[in-house]
Amino acid sequence: MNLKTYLVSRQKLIDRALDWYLPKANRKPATLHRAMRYSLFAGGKRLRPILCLAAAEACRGKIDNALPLACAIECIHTYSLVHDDLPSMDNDDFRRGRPTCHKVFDEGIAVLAGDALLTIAFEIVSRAKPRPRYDMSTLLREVAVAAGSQRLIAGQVADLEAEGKKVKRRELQFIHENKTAAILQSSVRLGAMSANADARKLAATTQFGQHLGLAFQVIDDVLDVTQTSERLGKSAGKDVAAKKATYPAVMGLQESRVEARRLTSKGHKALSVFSNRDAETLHALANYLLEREY
Ligand code: GRG
Repeated sequence: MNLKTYLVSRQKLIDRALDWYLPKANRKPATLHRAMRYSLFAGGKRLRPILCLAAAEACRGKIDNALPLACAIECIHTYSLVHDDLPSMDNDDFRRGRPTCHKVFDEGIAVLAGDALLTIAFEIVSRAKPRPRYDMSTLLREVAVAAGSQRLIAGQVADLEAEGKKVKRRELQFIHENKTAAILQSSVRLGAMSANADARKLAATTQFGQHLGLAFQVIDDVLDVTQTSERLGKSAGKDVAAKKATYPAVMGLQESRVEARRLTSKGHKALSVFSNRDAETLHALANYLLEREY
């Protein structure tokens, strides 16, 4: 398969669906809808929704059934970026290659745009077609738990509280498993659910998402110290400046790269319940994430 062509075609599909789900920019309150769209269509890589669709394909499901869930996850991811960039959190001026939401609109609107992106995610989930093994309440709970106080937000709290402190590897893993891996893991789980996956395939997808999610953050930490802001589309070197708990800080750059490879290979192994053909795209995406440069 040609992964580049695949990624571009999936990005287009997701962008079209997101455009359809979101209120138009001139819809009242227009400032809010413009801010939501500004951040959502700022050029994100769409990795989470692409993973969701690829997991659905691995479980032989239909893309159309997975699409609302994929879009809901992207809205949650974007909300978390908008809020993370706020002055009271990471205080960042640059995201997805352009000024952050609160820099273009104001802080109040950025908070509300994040709130609205989080909320609309649930509305979009409610448009998904429940499957025999996964009813609507299961789908809604999956998203709520992943974005909630014991996963995404727990990771963010631990991240904020770890700033400037010396953290042990266990705490670092807690931060990354929740701040980053929870949403990535849910992306593939929701894809599997949309395909009515059996318990064995859902468990395999869950394991894959866990390893891939952690690997993704280890690479993100490495890129923060090795890449330029231009290449990343966000401020590079911020983790060191803010004395963040990162893999390179705890185990060094070289060992972090080894760890990312180890986690990725665990991700590949988790997919052994699928035929190579069914899981071809998930395998390719895992390798792509490991090798990515931004
Ligand atoms: C505000 C509750 C709350 C949580 C914020 C997203 C986040 C948690 C923090 C942002 C900083 C960070 C290192 C997050 C980890 C996840 C991550 C690497 C996000 C960037 O993901 P990409 O590279 O971004 O997929 P694009 O812009 O391509 O979608």
